[in-house]
Amino acid sequence: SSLAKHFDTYSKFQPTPVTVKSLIDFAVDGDMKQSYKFLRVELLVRWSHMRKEMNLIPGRLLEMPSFKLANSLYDQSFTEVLAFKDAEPDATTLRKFTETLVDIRRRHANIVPTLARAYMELDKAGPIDLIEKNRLQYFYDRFFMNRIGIRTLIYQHTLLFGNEFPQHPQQAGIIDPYCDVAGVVRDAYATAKILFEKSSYPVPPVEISTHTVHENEKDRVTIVYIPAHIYHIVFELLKNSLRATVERHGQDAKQYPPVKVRIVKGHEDLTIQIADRGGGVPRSKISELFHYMYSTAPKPNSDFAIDGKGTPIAGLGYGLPIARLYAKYFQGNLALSSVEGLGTWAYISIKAAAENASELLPIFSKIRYSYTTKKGSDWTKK
Ligand code: W6P
Repeated sequence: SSLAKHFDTYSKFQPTPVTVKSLIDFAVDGDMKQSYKFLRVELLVRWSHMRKEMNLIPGRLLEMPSFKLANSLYDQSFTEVLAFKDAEPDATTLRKFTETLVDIRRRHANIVPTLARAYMELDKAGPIDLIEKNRLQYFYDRFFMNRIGIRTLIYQHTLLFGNEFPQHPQQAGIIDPYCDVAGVVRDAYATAKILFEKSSYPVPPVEISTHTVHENEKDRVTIVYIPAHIYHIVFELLKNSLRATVERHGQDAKQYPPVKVRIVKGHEDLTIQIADRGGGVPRSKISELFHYMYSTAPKPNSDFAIDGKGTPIAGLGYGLPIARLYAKYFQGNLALSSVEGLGTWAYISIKAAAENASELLPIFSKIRYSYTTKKGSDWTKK
């Protein structure tokens, strides 16, 4: 396309990772002009890295109708931001830029299901071999991680400088300097509960406890973080735990063992442990839970059966891999360990200190491109 030379140019720059700390600091004393100057380049850089990487994945995917649709949206957004290249940051430009970002945010709201559909189209078109599957897994992880970063930057700019949002009094844009983790877990449970009840599905109870190594915050464990990200991760894991519990004990059980959530703040990590008695998952199946292809395949049971209307409680099936990306995005992690026959323990690790919560971003690299998901120099350093 006519944008190819711009992809070449901008992909030569490295993405600039931000930290939760730098986002908070900027929310306090940064100005719109600075943010504009940063974003009009940074967005192009980050998009370009992914466009270059598309040359390295199985080409057939690029030809799928849904993938083409997604790419046409990216081209449009790239072009719109590129138009600000030489624009003086006067009041009109700044206002227009913010409006453009709001449009872009909305335009890309459904990219995840669109790319899930692209994968299904590819699957229907013919057999995908193991190496291709691994490449696609690697690419989707990096693409969606890149997207999380871009949307975080766009949300932050539009929240701080736009006017369409009701501002949350306590938050600095999308960041809550006193994020009450237990409160977020309760919110996620409440939403999961409504979702299950809508499908006349029983809802096991949840037990939440908090612990901290810090003497002065015993009754309320808080963290400087993006509550929406914690919510997203916890919601996904809770749904899985609740569903497993119901399936294990039967829909007509008189009572269910609670899903236990422990929130523990240490010096370095804040860990959210979610333990269910849902019968566990065999070890060989654990990594499959994070495979985009595995999730895309039609499932014999559970997910789509719950409300009979095809509104899946477990979403399109990209919930777990994307939840893990949210966890890893600021140098955290999501790990599952399971005892088959008993239950599953999920661990969400989050950096407790905002200056250590630094974006993990994919960098385009031909040499490093492989079908492993090992960390290498194709990820940004802190
Ligand atoms: C299960 C399967 C699973 C996935 C993710 C989180 C919790 C659970 N429990 O049985």
